Amino acid sequence: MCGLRIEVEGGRVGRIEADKDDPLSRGALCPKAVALGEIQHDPDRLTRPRRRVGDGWQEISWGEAIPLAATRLAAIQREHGDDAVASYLGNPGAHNLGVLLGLTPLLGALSSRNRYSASSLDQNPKHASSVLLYGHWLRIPIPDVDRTQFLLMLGANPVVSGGSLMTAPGFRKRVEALQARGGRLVVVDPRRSETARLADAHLSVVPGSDGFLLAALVHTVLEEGLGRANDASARIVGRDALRASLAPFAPEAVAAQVGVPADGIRELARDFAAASSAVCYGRVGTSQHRYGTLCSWLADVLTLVTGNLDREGGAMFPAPAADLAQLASLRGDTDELITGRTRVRGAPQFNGESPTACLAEEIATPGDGQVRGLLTIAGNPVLSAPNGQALEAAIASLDFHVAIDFYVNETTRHADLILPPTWSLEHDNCEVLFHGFAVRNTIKLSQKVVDPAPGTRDDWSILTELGFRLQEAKAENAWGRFVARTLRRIAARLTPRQILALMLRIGPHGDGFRPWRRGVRIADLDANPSGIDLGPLEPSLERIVATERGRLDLGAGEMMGELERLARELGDEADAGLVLIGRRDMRTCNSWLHNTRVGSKGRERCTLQMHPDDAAARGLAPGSPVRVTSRVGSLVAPLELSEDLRAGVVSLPHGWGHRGDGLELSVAAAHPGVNCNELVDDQVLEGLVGNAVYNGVPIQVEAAR
Ligand SMILES: Nc1nc2c(c(=O)[nH]1)N[C@H]1C(S)=C(S)[C@@H](COP(=O)(O)OP(=O)(O)OC[C@H]3O[C@@H](n4cnc5c(=O)[nH]c(N)nc54)[C@H](O)[C@@H]3O)O[C@H]1N2
Ligand SMILES: Nc1nc2c(c(=O)[nH]1)N[C@H]1C(S)=C(S)[C@@H](COP(=O)(O)OP(=O)(O)OC[C@H]3O[C@@H](n4cnc5c(=O)[nH]c(N)nc54)[C@H](O)[C@@H]3O)O[C@H]1N2
Ligand SMILES: [Mo]
Repeated sequence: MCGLRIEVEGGRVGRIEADKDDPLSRGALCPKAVALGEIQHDPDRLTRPRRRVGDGWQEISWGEAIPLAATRLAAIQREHGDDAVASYLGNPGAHNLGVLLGLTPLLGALSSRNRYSASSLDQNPKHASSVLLYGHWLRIPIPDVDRTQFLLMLGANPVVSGGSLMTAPGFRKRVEALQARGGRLVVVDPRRSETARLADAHLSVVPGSDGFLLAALVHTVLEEGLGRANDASARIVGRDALRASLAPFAPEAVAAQVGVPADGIRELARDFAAASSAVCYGRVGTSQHRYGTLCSWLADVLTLVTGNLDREGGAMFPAPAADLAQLASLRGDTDELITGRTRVRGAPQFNGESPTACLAEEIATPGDGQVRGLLTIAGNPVLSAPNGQALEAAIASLDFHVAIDFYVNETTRHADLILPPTWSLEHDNCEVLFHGFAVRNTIKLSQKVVDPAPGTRDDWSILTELGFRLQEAKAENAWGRFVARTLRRIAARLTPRQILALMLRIGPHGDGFRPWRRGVRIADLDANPSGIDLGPLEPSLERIVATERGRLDLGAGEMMGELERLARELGDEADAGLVLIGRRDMRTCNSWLHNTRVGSKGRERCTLQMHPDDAAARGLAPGSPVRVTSRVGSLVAPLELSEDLRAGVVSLPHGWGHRGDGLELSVAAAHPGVNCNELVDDQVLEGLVGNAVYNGVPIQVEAAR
């Protein structure tokens, strides 16, 4: 999302600089930008399809590869049913317009209940909370960071991450501006993160205790009658039910478990409510959590009951020029929060997807509906999902695995067929999803900067051709085959850009095909390569809320149930052992920038960080290797001491562990690190939608022999 200026000479990517004219990023830049050029010229990056032959690979043409993928997947589905082929969509897919648009025909043709994605490793609790509060999974309120006077942030480190479901490039400058206008930033995090360091206050909490903290904050606001009303308040129903459910959560009752004095919690609630504007933002630290949906929901509720929802300086709904939520199904009916149950464990399916933490057992457990074929798109679940070693073993046992990816990584090395798309610099892109989560309304079309090599294909063309070929292979009769073929030919002539042009016209800033209106058109995007500023976020609850009669229900049964469950944990004695949390790095992104020099050079990044007191108590010396063991796995990592961590908490980053045979990541393999997800328990899931729980994993640490 950061605007870049990229110099290209003779097809070679040269200097990459920040684009100061970008209306959202305003000249922000991080080291990841430089990696873009390295990936363009990375000799390990695949450009031609290849199939597995014995222990090796054979390059094949696109004309062979896509029909082969379609026939093999269709054959598995014909013999074992549609659910026998699973799909997994990884995070970079969400940033790629061609993937987002091409996915619909592909997943439609697969028609499998076994759909998985990085969403159940990341943000499904946020979507679930939005279904419950606003009636639509994509309507997520975003902190109005540039105008707020009080930002309370839990489980997020945007100085490093650039935000998440709050796209906020250049976050450091935004915090400086907040403080310069007399506002405050309060960060809740078990680690004094890069963002916590800038904060006016940092609450170093026990991992996994955010539900208690948020419940106590809302409890205090309701009991003390704090906050004020705004337009959104008139929509509130169920306030008494919430108040009753929160009765057990007085600050004094939760303080020990949160690890923060009751006075501090009470004072925080009062300060938040008294601020002239305030917003509470919770992100991955509170989503990848046993009470993820409850935390996401309570964070929004705190903003709402203090009179700060849909208001300048509070939480507001972006109006993206190309609005995916318009296209996605409207989910007014909260009864449909859970769309089904998984076969093996009976875990909840949310939004038509199963939890990725359940994929390994769905492959490994025989019986009706067992997964035998897999399609992975832009993802590396072996490194990103809990109990990665179990998932890797399961993936290696599949009958057929197609990967749409340009690297041979820990997951795709097990594929039978790899279909490599062009790289981001070789095709136009528009971040339609993340403009919809941004702190300011802007739109930008990133034009391709390098011509793709002859004979290469982009994600859109691979996904749509595979989708319609699959549909053809599965068709029952000649008419069905004819329809699929016709659609494939139409798709082959369409481009994501043309669809984007339509989305712009029907979007909130478009002309709606009324010629007398002036709206944002694709030609405007071409004429403004740095992007177009559409202004600050504006009140829009009226337009977006999709619940019955536009009500905001504070008494939602699912949430009252979660509060009851949480109340039963009040007063539980804390385990005296260590717990593990994660850590993101400025230079890398999840599992996949490690094959660049930018992402791998310098000091060792994949270290186990521990508080010096915890190390001393165990007689562990910094720099020495330590063995870390959990219920599901054990690994050895170098120890690094850090006073930033709360005592009792250790931290290991994810996305590392580039080891074993068959990888084609020559730079990454020289600095492999370890896969922290070999420690993360796949049996522990978020309570409502089954999100993965990476934070607060119980572990033991000892000197490695
Ligand atoms: N322990 C722990 N684990 C975590 C997390 C954590 O905080 N702690 N975070 C979780 C989160 S939030 C996420 S989102 C997941 C991410 O998990 P995944 O999405 O599974 O993993 P990534 O590393 O993001 O996926 C990168 C892959 O996408 C490919 N790729 C990149 N660009 C493109 C493209 O344009 N097209 C195609 N077809 N492929 C492309 C790369 O080559 C690489 O193979 O990890 C999760 N795992
Ligand atoms: N450089 C870089 N940028 C990235 C990524 C990357 O890998 N590298 N990944 C991208 C992706 S996929 C995502 S989803 C976003 C995520 O972006 P953010 O949501 O900002 O997430 P993180 O940076 O992981 O910060 C999470 C914080 O939660 C804290 N935490 C852990 N457990 C708990 C807990 O129980 N309670 C509380 N309150 N805090 C806790 C951690 O210490 C950490 O500081 O970043 C994106 N941006
Ligand atoms: Mo993510």
